[in-house]
Amino acid sequence: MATMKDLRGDVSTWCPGCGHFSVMAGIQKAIVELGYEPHEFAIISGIGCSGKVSEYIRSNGFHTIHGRSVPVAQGVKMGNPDLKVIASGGDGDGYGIGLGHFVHASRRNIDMSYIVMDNNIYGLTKGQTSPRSSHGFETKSAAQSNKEYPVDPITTSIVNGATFVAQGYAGNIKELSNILKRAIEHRGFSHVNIYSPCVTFNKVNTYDFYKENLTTIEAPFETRDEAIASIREHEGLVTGILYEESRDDFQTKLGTDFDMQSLESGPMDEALLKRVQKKFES
Ligand SMILES: Cc1ncc(C[n+]2csc(CCOP(=O)(O)OP(=O)(O)O)c2C)c(N)n1
Ligand code: SF4
Repeated sequence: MATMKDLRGDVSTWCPGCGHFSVMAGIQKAIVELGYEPHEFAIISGIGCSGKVSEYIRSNGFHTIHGRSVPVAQGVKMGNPDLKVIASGGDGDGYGIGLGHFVHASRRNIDMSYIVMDNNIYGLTKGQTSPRSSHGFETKSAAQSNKEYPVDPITTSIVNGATFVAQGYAGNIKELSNILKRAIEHRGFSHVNIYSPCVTFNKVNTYDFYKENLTTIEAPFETRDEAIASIREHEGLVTGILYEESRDDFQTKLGTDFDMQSLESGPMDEALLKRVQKKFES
């Protein structure tokens, strides 16, 4: 059985104290505790400090382009349904340029996990305003303060049909790895947004800020509406599993778990196409 050491990849260039270290440790701990070997899962990442996670965890992986971790991960899952597939990246990566893919994966309910390291800023490019920066936030790219309002990631995935939605905090690895274990084992699209402080460029959303302001949700809400109401009531500052539902995932709906396997012997022929079409219509 794999150990934390077996999952260690390249040496990191992250700043000391960066929240991304804890997110990575949370993912590794979840994988070890679930008993997976490095070859049994794949990590697909985008571009950003967060995007380096696919190099820092030893497994199948792909360091793709900005905002494209989710579509590439969906392709990996369709090509090899036996793999546990995790897409991971930053808030700029996933909720800026990648936002459309995130919404479509949520409504598609494809069987994969999407883990976002949310530091409310662009870290790699040295501290510009991100789609998650709060209204009034001051950065070098918005010196007179941010005039826009932030994207709300967890209500977005809930409202668009994701079947597992949670939020974690890099300062609480125990809670985080428990959430991640549940997310990885969930059949369908699981989305975990994680508050992961950028200690170098974000002097507002700090560990102290989260320690003072986060509320723990002990059990998932019964309905999407209840989950959204609670998230709004706490202005998004919640951790825990917010919503979970069992619904056929994309592959099951399409009936392709078996059929995709047969692609190994070549591209879809007409007979296979017809079989897939028939299952989809039934
Ligand atoms: C298409 C494209 N646009 C912009 C960039 C520049 N860029 C690289 S990383 C990044 C933002 C990273 O921020 P985030 O995803 O929040 O990750 P972090 O570095 O904060 O972990 C940007 C804008 C790029 N590489 N490609
Ligand atoms: S710049 Fe920020 S996000 Fe990037 S490694 Fe440093 S602390 Fe982490």
